[in-house]
Amino acid sequence: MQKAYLVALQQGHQRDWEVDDNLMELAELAADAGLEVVDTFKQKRFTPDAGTFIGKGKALELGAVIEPDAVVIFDDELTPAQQGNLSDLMDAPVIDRTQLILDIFAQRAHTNEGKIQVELAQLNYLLPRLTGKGTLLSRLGGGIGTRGPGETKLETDRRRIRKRIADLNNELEKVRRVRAVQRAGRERNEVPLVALVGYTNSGKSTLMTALTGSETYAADQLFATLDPTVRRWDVGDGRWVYLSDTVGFIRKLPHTLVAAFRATLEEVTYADLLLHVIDVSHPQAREQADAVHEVLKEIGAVQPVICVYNKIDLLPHRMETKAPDTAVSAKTGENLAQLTEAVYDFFAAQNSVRSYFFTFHQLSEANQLRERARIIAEEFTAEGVKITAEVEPIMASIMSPFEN
Ligand SMILES: Nc1nc2c(ncn2[C@@H]2O[C@H](COP(=O)(O)OP(=O)(O)O)[C@@H](O)[C@H]2O)c(=O)[nH]1
Ligand SMILES: [Mg+2]
Repeated sequence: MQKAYLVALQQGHQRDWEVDDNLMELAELAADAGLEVVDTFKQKRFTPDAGTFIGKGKALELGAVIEPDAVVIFDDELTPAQQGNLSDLMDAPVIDRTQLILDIFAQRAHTNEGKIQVELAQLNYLLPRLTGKGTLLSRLGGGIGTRGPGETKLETDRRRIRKRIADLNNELEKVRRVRAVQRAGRERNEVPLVALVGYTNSGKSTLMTALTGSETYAADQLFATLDPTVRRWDVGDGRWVYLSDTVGFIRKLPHTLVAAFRATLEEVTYADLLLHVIDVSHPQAREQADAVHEVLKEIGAVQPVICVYNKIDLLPHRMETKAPDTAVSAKTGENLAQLTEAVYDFFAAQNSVRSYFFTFHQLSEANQLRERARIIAEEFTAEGVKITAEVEPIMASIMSPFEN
């Protein structure tokens, strides 16, 4: 695992807890990116140093203590010059919060629009950083600083990036138009899709592992090529759904990444049900939950939501909830069965009992129904077979021509 050091500057107007909270979030993001945080540093300064962000002396001091091959992550956005200078002083690759988050988004973006928005944000971040000097990390996983290219090559690179940005913007327009059409006529998912939403560190990934019993995901590698973010979840009685882990909300989200974040999150609009995971042990749990609701509304996520109050093992008291909302501990497993049942009930409640008639020429359709629905009654007549069955919404729509 690549090692990482975190660095924060406490400026004149910032409180201790504010800086600590942000650093804690940065550590969570680093872990999400598959990095191992070795240590954390803070410096108090009234304003950032124009050339090196933290003081030059402090940078040299840190450079002397960090392990080789480690990456240094700053909690604030650095100017290209600061990034280059720091990397030289510390003799290590230096990235900032924005770059770390971009890498996480790049991994989590699945829809066309999400991918385009993330690449746009990456290119816009990269463009002013294309200088002959200093460190340029195209990919965190690479983890190495390289000497920059020559000036002529840089001009070509810049032109190429600007062209790519223009192309992506055009593509974005097209994708949006297609999506608007798709959404209008959205069909139901064959297998129901349930999406976990919530803040980074609320416990989404832990919950996913606990619910789906998957062992591969525990050792998740953000840069793995396989998609570790969708798993099959058996909710009982032979019924199963897909559970997907979505990109987490971030308190200190750099404003340049807002569009990319929303586009990446937008895939929740394809889900049939949302599980909103809330860390009840967090002092700002309520504000966080409100912020999630707000953004979901803004991106047009109109699906039903079940609130999952997580980390109840950390509460000194019991927590009462109104069904289908559930209070759980992803860590101890408490009440996970109750949550699973709530999801089972949610989908079961959408089933309906219907009667169908199939002629003897339509027996393969009758068999399809027998395979994918709970049969209540069958009656043969001279013309064919009459079947009464409890069907899921998707089957109800497939079988509607045979209803009688
Ligand atoms: N005490 C406690 N810790 C939890 C619980 N669920 C998750 N965590 C911890 O919270 C941290 C963040 O969890 P994670 O699943 O990565 O959150 P995500 O960012 O939403 O995916 C990890 O250190 C987990 O071990 C829980 O129910 N109780
Ligand atoms: Mg996670």
